[in-house]
Amino acid sequence: MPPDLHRMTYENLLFDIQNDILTITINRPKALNAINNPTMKELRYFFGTEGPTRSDFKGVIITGAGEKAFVAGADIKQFLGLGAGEGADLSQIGHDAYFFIENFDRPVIAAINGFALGGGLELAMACHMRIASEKARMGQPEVNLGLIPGYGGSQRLVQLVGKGKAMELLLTADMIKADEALRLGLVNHVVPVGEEIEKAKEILMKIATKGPLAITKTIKLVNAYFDKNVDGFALEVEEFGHCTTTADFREGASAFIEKRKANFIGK
Ligand code: DAK
Repeated sequence: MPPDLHRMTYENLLFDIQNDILTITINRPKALNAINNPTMKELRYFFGTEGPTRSDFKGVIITGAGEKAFVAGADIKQFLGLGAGEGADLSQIGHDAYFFIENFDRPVIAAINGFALGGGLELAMACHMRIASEKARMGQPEVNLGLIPGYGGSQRLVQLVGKGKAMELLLTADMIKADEALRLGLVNHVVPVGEEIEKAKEILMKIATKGPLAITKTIKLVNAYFDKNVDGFALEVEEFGHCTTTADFREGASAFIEKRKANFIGK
């Protein structure tokens, strides 16, 4: 284990592993789990440094503590009085953290248990999928504060719901309900209150039965579609070629022919 793994003491994130699924809870319920700078640094450290080295989980759920909020935004109180350079620096930390989530090698699902606003919706959008409870409320209210999204929201919202609707949500700061978010494709499923983690686990446990290398490559390829510097088609050819040389592919194909369950080893 690299020595620096023990440097981060997590003050604002709770971790729980069950059935190979890691649940990370943003734990600032008194502030509706608003993300302050220490919380953002913890997310960045986990997804950028610690998480990639750990093999004790096959998928991740991110949720919020308490019954009211997933994450009600960046912590507004801490941002008053920032100088121009400081604002950009803090924005970059958030961009890095969310980039690491979006490009994590295993699936990450947001279980949206309440308000997901501003930096909170941006966090959910950086995840690979989103499950919302019926009482979830989502929006990008930055313009109410004379701000714009600081953690990738202006880009990922367009990717998920298209230009016209993204423009409307960003410009009006409207908060939408879960059923509207489902209709727009902003969330994958809406479930009764309290069932969002179970639904996320059900999806992750299904994915955990598949070939892990193929899962990692699929995440990379879907993300490549949105990367202007990458030819996603060429990358698919390359990654497909690699897949056919793996033990996992030999195992998956053999298991099909022999009519048995595949036992993948991730190699
Ligand atoms: N930050 C800090 N505290 C927050 C908060 C937030 N985003 N959201 C809620 N809280 C706190 C409230 O201040 C209150 O604390 P106390 O007054 O009890 O000390 C507590 O959480 C409970 O909230 P409410 O009393 O307001 O609860 P309600 O049920 O009445 O209302 C609400 C729930 C979610 C509708 C309301 O709390 C609300 O409108 N919250 C703010 C939503 C929002 O505007 N979020 C921020 C969007 S902008 C950056 C700088 C800024 C940003 C990003 C980057 N850089 C410099 C890099 C900003 C991004 C955003 O997220």
